[in-house]
Amino acid sequence: NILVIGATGQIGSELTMELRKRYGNTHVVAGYIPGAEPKGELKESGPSAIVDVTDAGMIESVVKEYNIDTIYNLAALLSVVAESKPKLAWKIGIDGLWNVLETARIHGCAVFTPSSIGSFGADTPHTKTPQDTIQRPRTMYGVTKVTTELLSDYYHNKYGVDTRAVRFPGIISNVTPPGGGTTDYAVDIYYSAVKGETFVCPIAKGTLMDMMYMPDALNAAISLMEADPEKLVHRNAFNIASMSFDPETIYEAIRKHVPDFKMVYDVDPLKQRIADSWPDSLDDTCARKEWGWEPEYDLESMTVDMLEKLRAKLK
Ligand code: VAH
Repeated sequence: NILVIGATGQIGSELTMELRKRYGNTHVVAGYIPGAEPKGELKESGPSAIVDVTDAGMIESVVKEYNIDTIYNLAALLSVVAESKPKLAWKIGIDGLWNVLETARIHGCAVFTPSSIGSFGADTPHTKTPQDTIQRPRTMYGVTKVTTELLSDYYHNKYGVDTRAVRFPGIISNVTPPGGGTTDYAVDIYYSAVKGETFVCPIAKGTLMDMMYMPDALNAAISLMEADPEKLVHRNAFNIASMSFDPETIYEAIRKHVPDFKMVYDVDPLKQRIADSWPDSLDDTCARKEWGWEPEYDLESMTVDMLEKLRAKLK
């Protein structure tokens, strides 16, 4: 059975539903914390349990009660909010990860704990960022993500725990809003377009960042966890890429379908500083070679689907 920790977050909420679709509703437990309870179909379609990643005993009792053999650990504070709460970001991101890995070591679970393009820093090569390269991020989010990669590899190399991960780009989705990230603008812009509002963009013109549509992100995580371990040269964490764009490019892509859509810039200094330190585009050759990674969506097909889904949701 599978446990998703952080199952009501931006990725967790859709990952839980996708896993239930593929493995059966009763085989996927939605782990959540009080105050962020599962609702609607996420609540109705399968089991859920309170799992505070900072409480080792709680993780272990859920793993034993539901006979868990795979844990998707999505508990984290995102890049902008982590700068205002660095200690909490470390507590959830790393103390939490320690608890997950220890439980996995004792109970023989496989573990997926995502990293991010945020694990790279200003002195990392920005264009076609290599799989193996310097990672000296200066955000607390980045520090927790590099540590996540190193600790997850440590548990694999030392104890044989089956840990695997990808470095997620900015993820664009229409079910659960992101919570405090630098790439949130690429989600918010679609909501403004559908609501007929002028979008106030916090990221400067020309700022390239890797982005990915949620269906591709979910497929990456699940495909990696199903991959033949013999073929994995890397584990924590694989570069994956699908598209890279700046605000002007996504604005023009939306205007093709919403001709009177307007955007103005009001750059947020913190978000801009973080965005400038991240790569412009990743080289994902290793993921394609070692486990057949292949995105399906591009900016045009994502835009068509996002506008359609948000019009249905917001009408
Ligand atoms: C953020 N959406 O902006 C997250 C993610 C790579 C971006 O880490 O912090």
